[in-house]
Amino acid sequence: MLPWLKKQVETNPKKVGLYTNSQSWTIQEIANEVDEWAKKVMAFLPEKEKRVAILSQNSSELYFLILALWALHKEIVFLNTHLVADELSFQLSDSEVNTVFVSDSLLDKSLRHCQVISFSEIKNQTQSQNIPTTKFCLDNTASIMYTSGTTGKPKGVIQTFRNHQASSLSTQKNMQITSDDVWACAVPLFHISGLSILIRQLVLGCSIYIFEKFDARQLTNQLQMGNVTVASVVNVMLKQLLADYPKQGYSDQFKCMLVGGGPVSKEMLQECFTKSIPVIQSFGMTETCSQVIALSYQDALNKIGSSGVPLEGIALIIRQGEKDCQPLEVGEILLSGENISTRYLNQLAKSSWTKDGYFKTGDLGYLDKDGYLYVVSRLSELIISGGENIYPAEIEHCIGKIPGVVEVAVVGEEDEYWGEVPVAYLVTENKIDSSFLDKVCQQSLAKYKCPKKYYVIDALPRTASGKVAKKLLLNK
Ligand code: S0N
Ligand code: AMP
Ligand code: MG
Repeated sequence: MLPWLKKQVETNPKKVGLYTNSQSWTIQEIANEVDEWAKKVMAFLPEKEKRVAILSQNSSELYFLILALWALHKEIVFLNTHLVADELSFQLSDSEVNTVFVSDSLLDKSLRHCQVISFSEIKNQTQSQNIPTTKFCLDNTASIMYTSGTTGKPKGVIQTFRNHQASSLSTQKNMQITSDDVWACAVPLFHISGLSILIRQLVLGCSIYIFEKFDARQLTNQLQMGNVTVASVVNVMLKQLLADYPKQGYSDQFKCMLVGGGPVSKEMLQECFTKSIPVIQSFGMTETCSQVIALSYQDALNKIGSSGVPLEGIALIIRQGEKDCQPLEVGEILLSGENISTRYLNQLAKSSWTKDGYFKTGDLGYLDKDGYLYVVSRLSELIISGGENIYPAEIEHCIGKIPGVVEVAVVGEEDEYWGEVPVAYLVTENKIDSSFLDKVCQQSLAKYKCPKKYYVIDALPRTASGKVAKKLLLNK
């Protein structure tokens, strides 16, 4: 059994650890379920198969499967449920995975060249084998999550048990999490925003409330009834929660809302204040195994716009080339600490880490005189739509292959709902319908990556050195 779960069983077996809308499980019941799932899963997996993948929306079954696979010492590749067949194939082949566990409702996703095992098949398995007792090691890989790369091909971020544990412990310090807390997980477990909640439940002994998908009404109800005390949300979810905010407010049990995954507008933070919603704005990445910089509620008004200060155990510097920046000077945000992943899968070059051991976030920012971080912009062309990351290169490759397209550039346009959305500027030899372009994109890209608009122009603006001047496109 995973040592984190074992410790919870020893200290608090009768405490409810997991809630869904229809059921709850005590820690002892969780341990029993995990044990049963592990014994059944073994029937499908040779012991030497070290790495497997999961494709599933949030559910208690997904929760048990994750813990069962970890009990069996398997590394888990978490697949984003929005991805289409080509995108999934790339990640499965890059991570050399042979077996994918798929929730029943996603079985129509065509997964090629791998063994697909549905959640029902696991549950219906009658064979049950003894779990091998191998020593658990904190430096083993727990999870691999793909994050878009600047070149267009996503990279697998390797997250170890140590990274996850360090992340939980630093969260406990900045949010004073106790075993009485119930953390709402309406963000996907296939993102670190969601998986980090599962890990906090195990490491810190709080409870997790898993929502199958985000629904503002449902979450608001639970916040009103006091059934959840903490919630993780991205910008667009917070917007919906604010629109649904009940006159009588949330329950007194409610402690705070952790907002991450991208910038939050000052107006929205101000509205949270007016409505007395304690928000913690944070900066975090897949590579940092969730939040590493956070702004406490107490500081939120006088430091509005800042992402806050480093959590315990995290070192933050701002660097420009070889030189560390002075306060108020903008440079790249560099981070180090046990929370942070040290390598990408199959990437030998460590170009994202400095020689002195810092992770290069690819984000630009500055520190004020009190050491508070302000994120200014990104070095790369990353677009964030509703908490999902999109790299223009991936879309440009797809559109560039269409006959008649001479050149294409994708940029992020501000969007009132999603924050940003991708839009494409094209130069074409002949007239191409935007519905056709959309159809081609949807065949090989997740829906959230497909451009929301296609602009046909005479020529792409270029800099003196011949590079496409994307900034000029945004002002068009
Ligand atoms: C916002 C969400 C919930 C929207 O999904 P929803 O409403 O469920 O949509 P669907 O019903 O699936 O689809 C409806 C239509 O909308 C399109 N669509 C869905 N999502 C997007 C999107 N993001 N952008 C654009 N379009 C989208 C669908 O394609 C569909 O289209 P039609 O109708 O045309 O078919 C959902 O997007 C969501 O869950 N977003 C959040 C994802 C997330 O968690 N991101 C964070 C990633 N970053 C990290 O994990 C690091 C930071 C971190 O750890 C953190 C982040 C947040 C909070 C806390 C932390 C922490 O530090 O702990
Ligand atoms: P992900 O790859 O999904 O983990 O997203 C990480 C990226 O989200 C970072 O590199 C930033 O560009 C962005 N991000 C996260 N938190 C913030 C924040 N508080 N302010 C601005 N950008 C953020
Ligand atoms: Mg990323």
